[in-house]
Amino acid sequence: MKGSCALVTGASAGFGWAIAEQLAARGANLLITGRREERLQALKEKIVAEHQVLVEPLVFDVRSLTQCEAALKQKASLVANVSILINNAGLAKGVDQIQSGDIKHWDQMIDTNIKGLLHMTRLVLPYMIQRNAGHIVNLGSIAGHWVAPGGAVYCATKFAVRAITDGMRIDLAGKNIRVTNIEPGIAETEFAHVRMEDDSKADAVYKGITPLTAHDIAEAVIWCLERPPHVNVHELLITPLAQVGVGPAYVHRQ
Ligand code: NDP
Ligand code: 8X3
Repeated sequence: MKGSCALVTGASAGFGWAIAEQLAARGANLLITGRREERLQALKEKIVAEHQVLVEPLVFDVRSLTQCEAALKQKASLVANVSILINNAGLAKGVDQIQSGDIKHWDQMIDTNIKGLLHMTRLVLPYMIQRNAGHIVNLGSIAGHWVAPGGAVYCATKFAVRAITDGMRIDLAGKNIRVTNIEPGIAETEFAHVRMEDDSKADAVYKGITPLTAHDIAEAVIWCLERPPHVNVHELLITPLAQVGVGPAYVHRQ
């Protein structure tokens, strides 16, 4: 991993931030992306102070193909050398039942979690194919296996991530590119705050359990990346011990 180039989407918070830090600790140079420039700049400063690696922030919205293209063009020579792509940017919005769901929330989840991942993959993959090497890690979810009340659309996006990940692996057979789906359960990041837009409702998601941390997920990603080249981890579903499915019925709270 030392000296390689990794691109991490959604590095301004949560899993992406932790993954970027752990990649840098292993000597990977980084392209870090997100919409919040000041957060990316803070991450860059932290990493550069701690590790001898190159860090380039790219500020754009993964929902817009035009913005993705323009951002990657700014760092074309680094992008051409990306051997690790972490498709992490994503979110849930709302917990409304389908009959009263907010269509703007649906658009945001579909456009970010599915189309954003597709945009970035489509733009980076040709370089990996040219070099006959690479590893793509997608952030799916336990919500890509089961559906929770008030979560139909978010879960659908993560079912899609699972299908796309499996499809990528099939299409890329023989090209020396590994493809992995990391599927966390409840993890304490900004995720619940973004979803609920209400701090007390977000705090309730983690109440009475020990949730996963961003560090836990970053370690899992690194473990997949560090397997020997002939080993391809298809998917890794990881939950807090207190969680055995998706939705309140499957979370054992103290
Ligand atoms: P956070 O809210 O902490 O971080 C989300 C990241 O995605 C931020 O860096 C945000 O950056 C970025 N992002 C969101 N929308 C966009 C956009 N349109 N364009 C560019 N970047 C965007 O959440 P997590 O770290 O928890 O989530 C990361 C991934 O893991 C998501 O795909 C999520 O669905 C998945 N996941 C999370 C779980 C959890 O419980 N936390 C469980 C299972 C999966 P910015 O706002 O600066 O653009
Ligand atoms: C979110 C996972 O378990 O909070 O992707 O629904 S869970």
